[in-house]
Amino acid sequence: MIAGLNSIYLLLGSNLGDRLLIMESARNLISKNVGHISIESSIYETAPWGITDQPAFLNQVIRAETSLAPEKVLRNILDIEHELGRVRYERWGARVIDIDLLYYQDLILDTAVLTLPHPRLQDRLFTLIPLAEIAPDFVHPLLGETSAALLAKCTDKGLVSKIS
Ligand code: PH2
Ligand code: MG
Ligand code: MG
Repeated sequence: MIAGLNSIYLLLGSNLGDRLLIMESARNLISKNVGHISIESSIYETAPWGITDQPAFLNQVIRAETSLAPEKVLRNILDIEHELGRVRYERWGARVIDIDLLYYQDLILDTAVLTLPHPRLQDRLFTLIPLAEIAPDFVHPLLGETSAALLAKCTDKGLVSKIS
């Protein structure tokens, strides 16, 4: 932590509409309302996980430096999803934008609204591949393994290809 700022890792996902433009808008709003973006992974096109009968996603992981508390980060990312037109239809279904908080520093938290680290990040290549690109040595505070190690042992077979 530098001067009251905490590092967070966010996963962006979009599989409806102009996906690239929406992700760019999301990054702009995150910079404005959550914190400065210090690192961005490449953007990947990824096969839908969970409900497979839906369009392919774009996914990206970014790191931002925030002065906000975890619950306020969550509130602001939900507001950004709403502002960009997200409507919640079904769990794991298609969406204009999804912003998930993966890590808040090495904080471990389990409340009614927020679980940290994100409870499924280690199960999904669409998260681990961009995460390991920008933070290969970051150690998962519960599993005690780096992103690179979690990626190496992940059994997910979903297709993930770098597009930019
Ligand atoms: N998000 C989900 C469900 N399935 N699949 C891919 N490829 N990428 C996602 O971001 C994603 C998903 C629920 O949030
Ligand atoms: Mg999600
Ligand atoms: Mg989400």
